[in-house]
Amino acid sequence: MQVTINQSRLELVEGDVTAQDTEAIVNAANPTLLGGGGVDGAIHRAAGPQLLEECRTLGGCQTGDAKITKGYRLKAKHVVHTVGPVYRRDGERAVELLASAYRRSLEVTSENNVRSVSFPSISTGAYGYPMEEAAAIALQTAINYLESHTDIELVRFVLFGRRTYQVYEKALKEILAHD
Ligand code: AR6
Repeated sequence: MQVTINQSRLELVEGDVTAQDTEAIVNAANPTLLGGGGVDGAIHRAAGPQLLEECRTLGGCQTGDAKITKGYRLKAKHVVHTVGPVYRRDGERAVELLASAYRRSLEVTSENNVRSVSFPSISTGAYGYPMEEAAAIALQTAINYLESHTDIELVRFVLFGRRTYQVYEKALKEILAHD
């Protein structure tokens, strides 16, 4: 599914974020930025050991913030590392922290003159954020950003598996219906 926001494209695809040919991909990292499981592990494996070397120089990343590195062996030239909330730990702050992770990732993307970026579904694996709620926040934050910034031409959500794709598709249709 795809929609146009201003002059930009917002896309939902089912697939693997590490394989995307957008200029940047986003990593669902942890505050150390030193790797982990899930998408983080897959990105480090695909990018090769130089990614970890560069991550070691960054001094970590706070929840809700984002930092950029090169993409090394990935097709993407850049990786934007963000840290989403841990659902049970962060309680009522989780909504704002998840929105912030997406917003800061888009800001860092813009600041580096990157025109296309792929996101995984942040916080919905190890960090336990319920998928339906996370999808609505992710999509609304991306739409708000594209409505007020014109420099990013493509934001792609790369959803791992059919169920995740369907949850995001339903959430996007609901947001569009209420506009
Ligand atoms: N491409 C796209 N999505 C994927 C991929 C992939 N290759 N692999 C998994 N997913 P998670 P989090 C989906 O746990 O919840 C790490 O250890 C997966 O199905 O990767 O933000 C970090 O170091 C799920 O829907 O990220 C942190 O410690 C979504 O990506 C912690 O996990 C996110 O799952 C971060 O947890």
